[in-house]
Amino acid sequence: MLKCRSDGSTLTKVLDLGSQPLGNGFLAQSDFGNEFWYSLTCGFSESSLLFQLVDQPDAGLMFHDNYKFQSSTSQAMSTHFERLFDDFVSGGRVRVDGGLIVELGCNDGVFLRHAASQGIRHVGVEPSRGVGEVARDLGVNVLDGFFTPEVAHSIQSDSGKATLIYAANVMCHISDIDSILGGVDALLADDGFLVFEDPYLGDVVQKVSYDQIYDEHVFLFSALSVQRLFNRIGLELVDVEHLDTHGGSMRYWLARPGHTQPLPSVAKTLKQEYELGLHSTETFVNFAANVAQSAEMLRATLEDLRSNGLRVSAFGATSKSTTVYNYAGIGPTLIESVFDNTESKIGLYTPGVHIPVVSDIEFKVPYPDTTFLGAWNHSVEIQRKYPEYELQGGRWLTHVPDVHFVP
Ligand code: DWN
Repeated sequence: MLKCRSDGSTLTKVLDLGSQPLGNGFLAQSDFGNEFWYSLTCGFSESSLLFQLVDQPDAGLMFHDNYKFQSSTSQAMSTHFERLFDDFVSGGRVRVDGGLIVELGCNDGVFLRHAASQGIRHVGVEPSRGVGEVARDLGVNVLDGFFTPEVAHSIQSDSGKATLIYAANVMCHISDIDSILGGVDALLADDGFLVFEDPYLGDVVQKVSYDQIYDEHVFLFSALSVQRLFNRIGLELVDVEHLDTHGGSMRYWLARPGHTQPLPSVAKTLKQEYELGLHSTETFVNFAANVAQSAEMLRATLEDLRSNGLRVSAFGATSKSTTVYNYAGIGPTLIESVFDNTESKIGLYTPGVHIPVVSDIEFKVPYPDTTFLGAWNHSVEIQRKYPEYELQGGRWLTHVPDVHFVP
């Protein structure tokens, strides 16, 4: 019997995305024979309400010193975190004076660099040393490693309790979520907030954005599941904010009972989630059928373009597109190259299907006829950068929420 990795309740298998390599496992040609593969299947528990991976590769395989993703590669995301930091500081909800901000998975310091530059007490916990070094160079106080109850206790004894524990696109990566519960409970001040944001299960289901499912995303949360999960350590869900980032995310605010009244956004979102069926296995069985259809449609569209002699590339060597390419069987015969601005990915090949990753500087005349938006979540930013592409007859293609050319 499959079990929920959080509360041990029965897990029903609802989606099978086949054999997959690591989402961020961009590799050199010489490593083609050494790739790690695992079975990407998802389950749902009607008890914990958690949508989750059945098996997840070892954390050390995914988050290591050479982890390739840097948050600051998107200008829009940098601006997002700068604004959020200003809101935290000036909004009055979070106590900053005499407080402590702790960020789980601070990546390259895209958020905490603002604390560093304003002299606000903070700690960033980051297991991937390469990106952690980038943050350190920006003045961020980085603790190397994973956030565990032991790390929480040591932060508390060195710096006191946290008035804000923040995590962006991190919580959904953590398989041993119970260790986070223990750590948060140990570290959060009585008047503190745990705030985190992650890709939102409601968007994934509604937009059939199944590419949010890969090795690193062990959970896709809803307000329903977050409320149930953190109730286990007595935290209350007091606010939720739906965000456009990463193709649809949710920010969750949690606090100790009696600290603050839950805002109407919580009841409203919970009601919407029941209406959408995020509490029911049947919803995810239907979702799986939509996923199969979406992948089939994308491959058929690319085959059609290629059989008409058109050149197709992709933009954005994302972890997300690893799922799409490997599930739908899309390799270099359908997509000749992927453009990207991340230095450490350029010159490598995409995981599993081995499409070459080339510098975004090379995205120029003669342009590919069609460009698949591997980073569809950044489509506004990318399309804005290349207004001449469409003027030259190029077309952007996406698979979200259905396969279509983007106007
Ligand atoms: O949760 C996660 C999210 C936040 O980031 C991680 N598990 C891993 C990663 O997922 P992803 O790779 O799917 O993220 P992005 O943000 O969709 O990746 C965008 C890619 O596109 C990056 O490789 C950078 C590239 N890019 C580019 O070349 N030019 C992005 C923009 C905006 C651009 O203008």
